[in-house]
Amino acid sequence: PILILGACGQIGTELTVELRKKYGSECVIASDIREGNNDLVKSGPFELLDATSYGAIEDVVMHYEIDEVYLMAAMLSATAEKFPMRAWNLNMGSLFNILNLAREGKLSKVFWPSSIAVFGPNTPKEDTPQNTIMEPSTVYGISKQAGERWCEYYFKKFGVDVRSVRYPGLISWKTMPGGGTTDYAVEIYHEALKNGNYQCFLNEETKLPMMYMDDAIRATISLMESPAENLTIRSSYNLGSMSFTPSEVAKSIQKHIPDFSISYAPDFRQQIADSWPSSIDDTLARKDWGWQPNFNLDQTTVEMLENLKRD
Ligand code: VAH
Repeated sequence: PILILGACGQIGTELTVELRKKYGSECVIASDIREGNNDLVKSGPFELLDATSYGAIEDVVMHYEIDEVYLMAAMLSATAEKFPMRAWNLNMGSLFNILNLAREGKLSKVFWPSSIAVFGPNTPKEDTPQNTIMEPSTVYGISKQAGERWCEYYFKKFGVDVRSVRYPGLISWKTMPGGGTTDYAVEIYHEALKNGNYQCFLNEETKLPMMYMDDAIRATISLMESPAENLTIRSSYNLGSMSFTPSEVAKSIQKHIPDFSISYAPDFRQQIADSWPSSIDDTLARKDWGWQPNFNLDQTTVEMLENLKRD
């Protein structure tokens, strides 16, 4: 059976739905600190669970005989700047809980998400390589860089089968994201349909690596199902699909909503975005486990507008 921590979050929600479709609802236990999403609670086993509590996680792991954990609970970049110590404790405490359970032989496989936030202001911005300068300047990025080091350490030292990808900004319609710097790329679609305009908290030429959620979920499951011997990276794989600026998203939306207008009012999140790459070299993910994105910006826009209209 599989346990998902942070199952009610932006990635966790869609990961739970997909894994339940694939393996059957009873085999996928969703958990979160609160019952954020009652569809998940109704469609299969759900546990209220604090990802920073080792004992609580161990109880659930033993009770359901869990063998795989997806740790999707975390505090994202913007919120983490406001509460650095809470972010560090949640992001690292939860990771140590899962790595130690695996080290004790209670789990056979672990997924842990990293992020393009591991890169910093002096990292090469275009086609950012898998191995390069990494001096993250955000609390969140520092926690992801430290997390990657610990994942590789537990793999090499204790043989823990932990796998990870550096997600770009993710665009989804099923749940609102919480506290991210790339969240503008989700909010803009909601606002376009609701008000016909959007005030963007990043400036118009901020180019960031982005991905549609269906691609991110497929990448996650594909990595987890790959034979261990194919994997040459045990910190975290670069993962790319597209890069765009807020003005490019606006143009893509205007193909469907011609009167849509965007304005720009950069806030503290501009500095966070400026420290991140513009595009990612994910050659290794393509080579080691056949990664291939499916959605470009215009296809993402169609998906977002179609599904949000219906919602
Ligand atoms: C954030 N969505 O904005 C997350 C992600 C690369 C961005 O880490 O913090």
